Amino acid sequence: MRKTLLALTLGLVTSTAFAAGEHGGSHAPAGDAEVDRTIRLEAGDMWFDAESLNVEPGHTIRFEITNTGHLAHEFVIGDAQAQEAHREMMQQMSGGHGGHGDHGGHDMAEGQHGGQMPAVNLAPGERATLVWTAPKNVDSLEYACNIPGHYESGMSGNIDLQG
Ligand SMILES: [Cu+2]
Repeated sequence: MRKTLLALTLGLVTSTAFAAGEHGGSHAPAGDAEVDRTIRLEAGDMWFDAESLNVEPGHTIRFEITNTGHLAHEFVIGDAQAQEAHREMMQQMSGGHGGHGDHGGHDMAEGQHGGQMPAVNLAPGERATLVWTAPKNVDSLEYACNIPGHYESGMSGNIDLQG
């Protein structure tokens, strides 16, 4: 519940900023109106349905994601590079001796997503909502589950932002 509320609040702030920048105030009044589109997604073991998405640049999307699998999953939006970095972080957190190099990596211990990537975690059977405004300056992004082994097993999809 809290998460949903927070996501909605963030979405509101973002789309307000967009509208102000574009003199585009002809949208419907407040409430749910700042969401242009709702996309329902299913996360399973190990897949997403849909397998890819087309999204209008600048549109605010409400993702409603249901985990119908028996494992915990996550839904993270970012470019391919960010997803890969996130994946490496998750692997280090999952134990093992992956973390060679100079950094201890303790700053990642909380399981945060680097602050910039919209993300929700889903326990088995859980449903979560994520409100996100599509950027206008990129052609494509990925959504993925970066829990170790999941992405590799097929838990990712392409977001096409060509309009
Ligand atoms: Cu997963």
